[in-house]
Amino acid sequence: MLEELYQLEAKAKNELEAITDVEGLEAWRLAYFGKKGALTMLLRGIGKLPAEERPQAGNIANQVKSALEAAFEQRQEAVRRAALAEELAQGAMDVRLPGRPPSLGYLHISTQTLREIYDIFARLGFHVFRSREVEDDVTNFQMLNLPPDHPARDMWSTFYTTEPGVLLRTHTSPGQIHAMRKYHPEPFRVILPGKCYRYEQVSTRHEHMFFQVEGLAIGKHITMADLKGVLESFARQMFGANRRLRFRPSYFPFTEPSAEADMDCILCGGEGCQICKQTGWLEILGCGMVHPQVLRNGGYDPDEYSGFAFGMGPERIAMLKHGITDIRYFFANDLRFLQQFP
Ligand code: FA5
Repeated sequence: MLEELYQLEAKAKNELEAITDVEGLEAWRLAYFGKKGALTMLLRGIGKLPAEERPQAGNIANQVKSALEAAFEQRQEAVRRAALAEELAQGAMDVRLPGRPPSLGYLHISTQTLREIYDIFARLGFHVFRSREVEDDVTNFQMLNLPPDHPARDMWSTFYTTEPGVLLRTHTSPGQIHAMRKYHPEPFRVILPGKCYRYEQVSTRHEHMFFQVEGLAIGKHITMADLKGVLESFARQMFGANRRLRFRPSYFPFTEPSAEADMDCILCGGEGCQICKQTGWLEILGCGMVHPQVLRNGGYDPDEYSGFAFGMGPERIAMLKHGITDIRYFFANDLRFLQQFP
C-alpha cells in the first residue's frame, strides 16, 4: 500500500510538471482527486487494510494528498501566470498616442515680401538701415519740410504719445535724416524698412500698422534717371522682366520734384481690368529727388550733393503679387490666410 502511495505521488508529480494549460490541470485533478480518481480510490482502500497497518498508511496517504494538493496549486498558479503573460503578449494593445509632430513655422507673408525686396536692392548696392519706430515730431515731420500746421500733415495723421512731441512714425522717411547724419559726408545707398503707424480709416487698402520700405541714395551727380533705372529694375525683378513703369507728377514736401511710380497692370498688361480700375496702371510707390532743405537737415550741401528717395508699402506689393484683395488679412492672425503662404 505504502509503495503504491509513493509511486502514485511520483507519477502524479511527473505528470503535473508537464501540464501547461487549464484543461490539462482539470484532467489531472479528475484523474487523481475525482470521485474515481487514483488517489481517491487509494484512500478508500485504506479502510480495508488490517487495523495495525491503517494508522501508518493513513498518515502517509494524508501527506501524499497534501503534497499533491500543494503541487497542484503551485502548478495552477504557474499555468495561470504563463497564460496571462501570453495573452498580454499576443493581444498587446498599444495604448500610447502617436506623438504630435511639431509643426514647422514659417515666415509671415510681410516678412517674406520684405526679404524679397532686400534681396533685389542688395543686388543694386543698397544695404538695410534700420531706424526707430517711436519718433519725435521734429524728425518725422519738421526735418522733412512739414512744419506744425502744414496741411500735408493731414495725410500722415498719427498716434501721439503722452510725451509731448513723441509719436509713432507715420512713414519711414524720418529714417532718411538718421541715415544722412550717420553717413555724412560719404555717398551712400540704403533701404529703410520697418513698421509705420497711422490713425486712419481702416479699409481693404489701409491698416493702422503696416510696413514701408524707404529707399535713399545720396551722392554727387545723382539724377532722376538713376531713380527711374533703380525702380524699373526693382519692378522687373519683383514682378517680371517685361514690366513697364510710368512716373506721374506728385507732391511730397520732402522731395522735389516728386512722383508716383505706376507699373503696367500685372493682370491685364495695360488693357484695363478690375484690378487697375480700367486704367491699365497700378500705383506702386511714391518717390522723388531729395529736397535741398532735407539734404541740408541731413548735413549734406545741396550744391554738391543730390539724392533720390522712394517709399513703398510691402503689403500692397504682396497684394499685387499674390492677388490678395484685403490688406486686413495680413495682421488679423487668421491661420487660414497665413498658411496659404508657406
Ligand atoms: C509716404 O509715406 C512717403 N513717405 C513715401 C515717400 C518716400 C515719398 C520717399 C517720396 C520719397 P504714402 O503716404 O503714399 O507716402 O505711403 C507710401 C506707401 O505706404 C503707400 O504707397 C502704401 O503702399 C503704403 N501705405 C500708406 N498708408 C498705408 C496704410 N494705411 N496701410 C497700408 N499701407 C499704407
